[in-house]
Amino acid sequence: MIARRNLLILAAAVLAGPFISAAEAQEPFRVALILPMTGASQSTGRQIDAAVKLFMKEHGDTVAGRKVEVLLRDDAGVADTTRRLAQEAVVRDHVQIIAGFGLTPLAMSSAPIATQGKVPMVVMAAATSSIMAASPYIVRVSQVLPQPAVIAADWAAKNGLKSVVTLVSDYGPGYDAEKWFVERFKAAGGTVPESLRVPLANPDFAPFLQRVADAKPDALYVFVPAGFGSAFAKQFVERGLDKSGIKLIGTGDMTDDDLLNGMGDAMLGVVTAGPYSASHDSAMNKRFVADFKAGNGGMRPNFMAVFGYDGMQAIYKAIEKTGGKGDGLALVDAMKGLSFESPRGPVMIDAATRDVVLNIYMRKVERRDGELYNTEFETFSNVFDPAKPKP
Ligand code: VNL
Repeated sequence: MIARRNLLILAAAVLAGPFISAAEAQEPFRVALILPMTGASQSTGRQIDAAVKLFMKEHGDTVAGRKVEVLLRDDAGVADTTRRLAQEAVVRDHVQIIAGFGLTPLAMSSAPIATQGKVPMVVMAAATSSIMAASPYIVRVSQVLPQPAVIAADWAAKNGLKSVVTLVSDYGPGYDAEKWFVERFKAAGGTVPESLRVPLANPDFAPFLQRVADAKPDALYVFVPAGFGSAFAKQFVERGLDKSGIKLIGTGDMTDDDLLNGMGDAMLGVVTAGPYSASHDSAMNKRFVADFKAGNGGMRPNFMAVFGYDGMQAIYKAIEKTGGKGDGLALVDAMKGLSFESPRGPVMIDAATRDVVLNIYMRKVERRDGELYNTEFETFSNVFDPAKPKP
């Protein structure tokens, strides 16, 4: 039935010639959006999915005459599932692009599928530097942890912090966040009495926070992924660390805009380095935040939403540049060197590395209009991944 209908459409397209657009005769351009919609990282899935939907509502679902169809798949944050879903998307659904990838292990498991299937893989969340080496088909629009880590280290050194304990989730982006902070901070004369790594799954921060209390550093520097900040903040307060005089700093992943209000006033004054704040002052961001909230029951967009939105910007521009043809390598090439405005500020995809170049902001948690925000107070423009050779 369906095949017959397609044949009829095709016949009609041939007969009508230029009067029926190519979009009607062609298969849609399919993008598999593979995200953790359930499980511990479901906020990342929810945020990215909502932003992709907002982008398509604003920009329509036809690009270069071809209809774009997004197939949302839930991997529940399990790497084997991500790989299976990526494989099905490429082999069975014949998608032209795989996108999403909420955590580093999920991106790593799927990279070989992109390479074998010659399908671009647009990473919208995962942020370990080394991911890019896993496939020449990867294009990243999210962030890379060494970027905020070195900027946080410079800020700490310049602002009189002499000793800092680091506490990171025990996996790829945590190691990047730790290594690049520690090296940079030590080079500036700081000391790091302890570097603590907390399991990613069901983290119990209590014993680690006890060691922080005992070490009495000037500050505690933290990386936990999006969606985990609340669990950390709760135990930080329960252990009395908010009243210990130990300053809390970190990467922006900790004071995630989706969770920040629920983390409470203990977060006031927390300083982080990150790529996006919902209070970023630009016309584009004001509209983005208002439309995102309006379409999602008041949910505030966090950095993941912006990464998802930017992923769609890159995908639409690449489809446009390649005339809707959908050849894998041509799409990757079309994304190399792209630059565009984002709700976070200007973004570029470096042509040499296929990785994102972005602004990193120093921010401080403040209360404004009855809500907690990461208020930006200093901007570092065009930040490349310091973990890669300079292009
Ligand atoms: C990762 C890095 C994930 C930063 C995050 O949130 C994050 C990752 C889910 O690479 O796994 O904020």
